[in-house]
Amino acid sequence: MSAGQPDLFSPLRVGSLNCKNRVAMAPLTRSRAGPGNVQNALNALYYAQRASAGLIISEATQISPEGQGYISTPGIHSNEQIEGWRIVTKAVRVAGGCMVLQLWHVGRISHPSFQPGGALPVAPSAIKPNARAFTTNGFEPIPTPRALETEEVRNIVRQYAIAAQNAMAAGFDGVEVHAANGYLIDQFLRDRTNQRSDHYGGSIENRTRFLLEVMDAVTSAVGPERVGVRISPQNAQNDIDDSDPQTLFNHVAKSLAGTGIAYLHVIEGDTSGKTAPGFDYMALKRLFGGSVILNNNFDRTSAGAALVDGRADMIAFGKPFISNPDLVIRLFLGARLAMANRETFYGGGEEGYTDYQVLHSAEPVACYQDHERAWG
Ligand code: 8OZ
Repeated sequence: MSAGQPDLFSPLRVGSLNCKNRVAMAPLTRSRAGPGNVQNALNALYYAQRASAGLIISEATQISPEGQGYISTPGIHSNEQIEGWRIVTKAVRVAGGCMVLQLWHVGRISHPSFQPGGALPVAPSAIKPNARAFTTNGFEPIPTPRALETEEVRNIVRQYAIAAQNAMAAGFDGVEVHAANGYLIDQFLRDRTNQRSDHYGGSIENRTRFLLEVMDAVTSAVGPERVGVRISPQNAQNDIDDSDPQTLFNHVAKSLAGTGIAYLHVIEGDTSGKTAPGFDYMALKRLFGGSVILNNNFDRTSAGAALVDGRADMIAFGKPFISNPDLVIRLFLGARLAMANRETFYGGGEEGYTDYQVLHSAEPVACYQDHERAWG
């Protein structure tokens, strides 16, 4: 590698975020919030253990009671939730980390048992997802959602802005708008889930309107330099689909150019492991023109190559961060990575959450020399 090219371990400033390296911790749902969906000292320890990441993106966090679709996911709409997150951000800051909160509304991927008054989940259109919700009674079918009235859509836009302000009050360095993985914003973007006849449906411009209104409201509330957004053009998770994702997301990237936001975070391909047909991700980076974080199944070699190729400015790692709290130094040393236990991904306590070990053998020393040869 020639001098001057970025590698995973060089610093990066994205908007107002000072990242000490280009290894981001991807948002990871762990379902370990306490009563009232409030984070606590255990969550603080988990995130602080991972503070060597250049950027920590929090687990998806509901902006309102209606935005919840899973057990024990944290919120950012009550005072108690702000106070709970404050413990987390203080711990991460003490440990030297930089952290944004991911703002989430699940839309139709919910169940009446999570909704205030047992109401139906809301969505752009009344189209039932082919998906199940994990409730306190186990997996249950998701019912047909209720289509939002136009005035209600405006109110949800306001809820995003308030949630972003709450995140700043909780001590975060910024926020990431979750527009990926088949949740509410993605449901508005795609023509299979959005069949509205008002100005939020129909053309690509109309289907993108909700996302852009959310971005406008959030950037006005906290400053564009503190805001990122996550998209997943080819991910079929949560029964989402579109007739022309390339044209749709090219339009999204172009519309976000010039907004001054900190970064665009893109999940490449499909997270289920299925191979997705060709998609020009470089086109998104070109059209957006700002910093891009890429995610999905990268390792040290492919991550370094994506930076050198100019496809990405930063790489987000998900599962490796669950089982390797010291992932950054392991990548640097070329050390072995511990495998994550799927049984403890969601729910529970310390097990599979804060009890993964940091590296403590001399084994990586040889790898460090390899690293020097390969990367130095
Ligand atoms: C896994 C389980 C529950 C939610 C996402 C927020 O996919 C999620 C999620 C992932 O973005």
